[in-house]
Amino acid sequence: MKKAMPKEEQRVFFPSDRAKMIKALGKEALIENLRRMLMIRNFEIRAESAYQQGKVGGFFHAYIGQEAIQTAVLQAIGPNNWFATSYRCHALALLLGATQDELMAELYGRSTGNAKGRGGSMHFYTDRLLGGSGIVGGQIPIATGAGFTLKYQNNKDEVAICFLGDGAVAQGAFHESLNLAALWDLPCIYVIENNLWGMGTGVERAISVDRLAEDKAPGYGMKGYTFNGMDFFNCYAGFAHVFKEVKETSRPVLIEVVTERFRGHSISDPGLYRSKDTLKECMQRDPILILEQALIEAKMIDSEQVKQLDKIEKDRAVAAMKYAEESPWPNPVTLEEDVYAP
Ligand SMILES: Cc1ncc(C[n+]2csc(CCOP(=O)(O)OP(=O)(O)O)c2C)c(N)n1
Repeated sequence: MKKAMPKEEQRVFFPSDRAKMIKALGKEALIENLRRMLMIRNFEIRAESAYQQGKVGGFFHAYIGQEAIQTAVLQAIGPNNWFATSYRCHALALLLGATQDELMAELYGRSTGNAKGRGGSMHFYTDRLLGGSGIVGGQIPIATGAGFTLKYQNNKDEVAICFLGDGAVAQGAFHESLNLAALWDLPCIYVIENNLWGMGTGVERAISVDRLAEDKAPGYGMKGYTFNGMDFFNCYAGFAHVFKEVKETSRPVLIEVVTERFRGHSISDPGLYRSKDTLKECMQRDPILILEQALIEAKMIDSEQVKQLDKIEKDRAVAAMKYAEESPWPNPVTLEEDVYAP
C-alpha cells in the first residue's frame, strides 16, 4: 500500500507572497474576508447547538476548519460564476448570499427555509449554487454541464467551479466528467478539498496517488495545482491565477487544496479513527486564527476588534435561530408541490 499522506507542511504548494497580497487586497477587503470566515464558523457552531437540542434533524456536515478555501474562492473569482458542491454546503450558500435566516430555517425544516424546509443541511441553493449534493461525486457532472453550457453560449466571462472531497476522486463520475471537460475544452475548475478523511477512511487508504491533482491531472491532459487550505492567502493567490488561466484558455483545471476538518465527518461521528492529540495539533492550524494573526501583524485590526467582529457574527447566528424557531412548519397540503418525478 502507498505510504502515509504527507502533512500539509511537507507538501509543495503554489507559490504565493503574503506581504504582496496584503498590500494588493487592502485592509477593507481583508477584514471583510475575516468577517465572512467568522460568519461561517459562528453559523455552524450555533446550528450544531440547535441540532444537539433536537431542533434540527437529518444529516449535518460542518465545514469548520475548511473556511479559508471557499472564502478565498469568492474573493478571487466573485459570485458571477456557476458553483456546485457536496453535502458540506453551508459555507458556499452563505458566501453566495443566502441569508442566515433562510439557511437556519431550512435546517429547522421550516417553510421559510432555503428549500422550503424540504432539503435540510445537504441541499442548500442560491441562484448561482446548483445545490449541495448528497451523492458523493454527484455534483461533478452537474458542474461539467454548467461548463458545457458556458462554452455552448460562448460566454467567456464565467467559469463552472466544482468542490468535491478526496473520497469523491475514486468515483466513476469524477473520471467521466474530467475526461469530457478536457476533451471539449470546458471552462471548469475542479477543486478537491482534501481534508484527509472520507468518513473514517484515511485518504492514503483510498486513493492510489499522493498528490491528488498534480498526479491525476496529466492523465486528462490538464494542469494540476496544490494549495494550502489553511492559508487564505495561498488559496487566494492560487484561485486568482487559475481563474485567469481558465478564462484565457477555456481549459479545465484540477486543484487539490490540502485542509483538515475539525469536526467529525458529520455531527453523529464520534471520530474514533483519529486521536485527540492529532486533532488538537491540526486545530493549531486554524485558518481563522492564521488570517487574524496576519491582519493583526499588518496592523489592520487589533484583537479587541476581532472579538467585536466575532460577537456580531455570533449575535447574527443566534438571531437566525430565533427566526427559524418562530417560523411556521410547512403546510402538509403542499407536500406534493415541487415534486417532478412522474
Ligand atoms: C455514491 C455514494 N457513496 C457513498 C456515500 C456515503 N458517503 C457519504 S459521505 C462519504 C465520504 C466522502 O468523503 P469525501 O469525498 O472525502 O468528502 P468529505 O466528507 O471529507 O467532505 C461517503 C462514503 C454517498 N453519500 N454517496
